[in-house]
Amino acid sequence: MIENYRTGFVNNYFMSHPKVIQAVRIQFPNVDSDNDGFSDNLELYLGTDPLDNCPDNINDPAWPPDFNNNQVVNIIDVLYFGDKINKKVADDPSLKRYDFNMDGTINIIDVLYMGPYMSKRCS
Ligand SMILES: [Ca+2]
Ligand SMILES: [Ca+2]
Ligand SMILES: [Ca+2]
Ligand SMILES: [Ca+2]
Repeated sequence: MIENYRTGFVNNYFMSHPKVIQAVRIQFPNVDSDNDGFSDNLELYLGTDPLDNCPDNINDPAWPPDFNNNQVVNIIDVLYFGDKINKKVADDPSLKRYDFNMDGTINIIDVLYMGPYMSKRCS
């Protein structure tokens, strides 16, 4: 009984504490909680939901390569890079969303991250 209580306490309270989640992320930078192919760390940087692998609607950024949140990655999403190439996150923080390699600049390297997901659909 006490054991159950303690386990529940640890799981529900302790593990849900933002500071603990942050510590776990720093400890395990490559953990991908929602299995969408992008680590929690990277999703926090991009601004997508690290605990959701697929957008529920067009206003729910959850899957990094799906920029228009329509649950499919295709040329339409790649076109989002069009006017952002060679721009810097330092000049416009909203560009973080496109900086897959987290180097502060949007360029072809970031576009290449889209490759494995082209024509893929999430659910
Ligand atoms: Ca993820
Ligand atoms: Ca996600
Ligand atoms: Ca899309
Ligand atoms: Ca980049």
